[in-house]
This record gives sequence, structure tokens and C-alpha cells, in this order.
Amino acid sequence: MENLCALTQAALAAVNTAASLADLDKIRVHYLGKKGEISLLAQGLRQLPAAERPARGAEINSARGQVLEAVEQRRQCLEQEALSARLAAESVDVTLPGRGQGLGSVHPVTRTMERITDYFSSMGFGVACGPEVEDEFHNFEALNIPAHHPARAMHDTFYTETGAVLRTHTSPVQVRALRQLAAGKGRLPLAVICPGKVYRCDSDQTHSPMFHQVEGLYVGEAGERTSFADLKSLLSRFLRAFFERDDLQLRFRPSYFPFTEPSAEVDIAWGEGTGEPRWLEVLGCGMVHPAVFRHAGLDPAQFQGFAFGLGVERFAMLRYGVQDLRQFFDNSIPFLEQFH
Ligand code: 2NL
Repeated sequence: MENLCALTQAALAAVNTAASLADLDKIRVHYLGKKGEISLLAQGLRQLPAAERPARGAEINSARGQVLEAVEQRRQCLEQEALSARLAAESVDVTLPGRGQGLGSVHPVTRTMERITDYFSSMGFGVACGPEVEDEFHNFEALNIPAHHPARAMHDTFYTETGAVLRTHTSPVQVRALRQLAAGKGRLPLAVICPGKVYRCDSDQTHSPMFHQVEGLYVGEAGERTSFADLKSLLSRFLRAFFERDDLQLRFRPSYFPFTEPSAEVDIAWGEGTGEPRWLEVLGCGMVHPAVFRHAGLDPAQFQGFAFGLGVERFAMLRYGVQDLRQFFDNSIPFLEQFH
């Protein structure tokens, strides 16, 4: 009896000072587990005379009950402590200022493309878009670039396995506009501006396999006699507005495109005003070739128009003083953040 009393006191003391749940469980096993000290006492009952067993058994059971209850209490206490500690550690100070969400910005090439299309919209041009995966008819044939024409090789075209092409310019969008006109869906004058991505199998310091173009097309009303002078006037005004320079010097230099006749390239005088101007080519243009009207199903005797095309990256580089084309495609955050 004395033994049991001491054992119970020792067990209760151990339970009440258990430092952790793991500790508590070890103590519980030590006293109450299968081979625990109190359990062993119960097993020893067999060796007692039958008459002493019930009383002794009741004592052991009571001791067991006391220890078990103490374990349960201590467990609740430790669990509560653990929870409080976790809550304290994980507490969120809702009064702290937020980390903030960085605002993105429009890519400089997109901004430039919008600046260009906005100008022509203000001049009454409608904006048109079309597929980037084209067929050879819309990308080449209709633009007076037949198979085996050297211009096809010049375009370094990406072909798909099925013979479709990634458009090498946005002209096919205008071809579609001309065909709509031929189908009686659309009215004169036709004035469309076509911004978008184009693709050429060409990649080095000054060429990216994907770049952006804006092309424009104007077809006048019957009898309007749309002329090269109209084209020259429109493009001169556009370039002076784009670069915000009323005195910008321009040069229309004869050139060749299969889809225009006559054709010209436009140079602007660029750089510090001293000495010889440095001429930079920025645009291609011309009067729509009669063959282009014919391919679209229009009678070239009855329609006259002009068209032009430009590379957006070149305009963006000039406007923002970017030296290396590749910076537009690296997506470096410090570079892009400059255009907020
Ligand atoms: C350049 C030159 C140009 C055109 C594009 C065009 C479209 C049709 C008919 C005739 Cl549907 N022409 N587009 C005309 C002249 C030049 O682009 O250097 N682009 C970057």
C-alpha cells in the first residue's frame, strides 16, 4: 500500500511537470503502458491470495484512474499552451502597410504602334487586323509576288507543314479589305491601317524573327484621281507629327516593291543639326500596282490608291533612343520600367 502511494505520487509529480506533449506521452507509457509500473502491479495481483485481490485491485484501479485523469488534464494544458504559442507566432498585424502590387506598363513597341495607328485614325483611317497564319495567296500571290519571284526568297518565310505561312508583312490584311470591296461589302474611299506582328526567318543584331509593322492603304472614290502627291502629303504630315518636329527634313527616294508602282522609300534627316544630315530610311510606299487590284477582283482602270508600310521597332528606337533592337524582346524589368 505504501509502495503504491509513493508510486502514485511520483507519477502525478512527473505528469504535472511534463514539459511537452511528447514528454507527457513518455511518462504515460512509463506508468500506464502495457509494461508500465502501475500496469505491472495489476499483473502481480495473481500472486496474491484470492481474498486480498479485490481490495488491492480497487486500490490499483483508483491509482490508475488518478494518474490517467492527471495525464488528461496536463495534455489539455499543454495543448492550450502550444496553441497560444502558435497563435502568437503567426499573428498578423493588420495595421502594417501592404507590400503593394507593381503596376505593369504598356510595352514601348505597343505604345509606338498605338501612337502610329492613333494618328491615322485621326485622319479617318479604320483599323483592321487579320490572321498571322496566312495562305500564300494573301501573303504573296495577290501582292504580285508569284512563286519563284526573288522577293519570296527575300522574305525568308516561315512555312508550316501544311504549306501555310506566317505572314511576312501585314499587307494580306489589306488584300482582304480589297476583296471585301470587290465583293460589294465596303465603300469608297477605302482607308485602312493594319498594325500587327509579322514573321521572317531572320535573326541577328538588327533582325528579330518576329517584329511589328503598320501598313496603310487608301483607295479613292471613282473620279477622285488619288495621286502620289496625296501619299506624299499624308506621310510627310504623319512623320512630322510622330517625331513632333515641324521642320523635319524628308526625302522620297525612288525604290521598288512588287505591289506598288511607282514606289518610293522615305528617309528622314536625323541627328544633331551640324554638318551633313544623316539620312535614315523609315518608310516604304507607292501607288497600288494594277496587278494587286486585279488579284483582288477589282478593275485597275476604275480604282486608284496608294499604300505604305513601316517597321514599328525602328520608330520606337528613334523615339526612345534605344540603341539595340534586342532590348525590346529581352523583357528586362529595369528596361521596361523606364516606359511607365
Ligand atoms: C516597307 C514597305 C510597303 C505596301 C507596303 C501594300 C499593300 C497592298 C498593296 C500595295 Cl494591299 N502595297 N503595302 C506598299 C509599299 C510599301 O512596305 O518597307 N515596309 C516595312
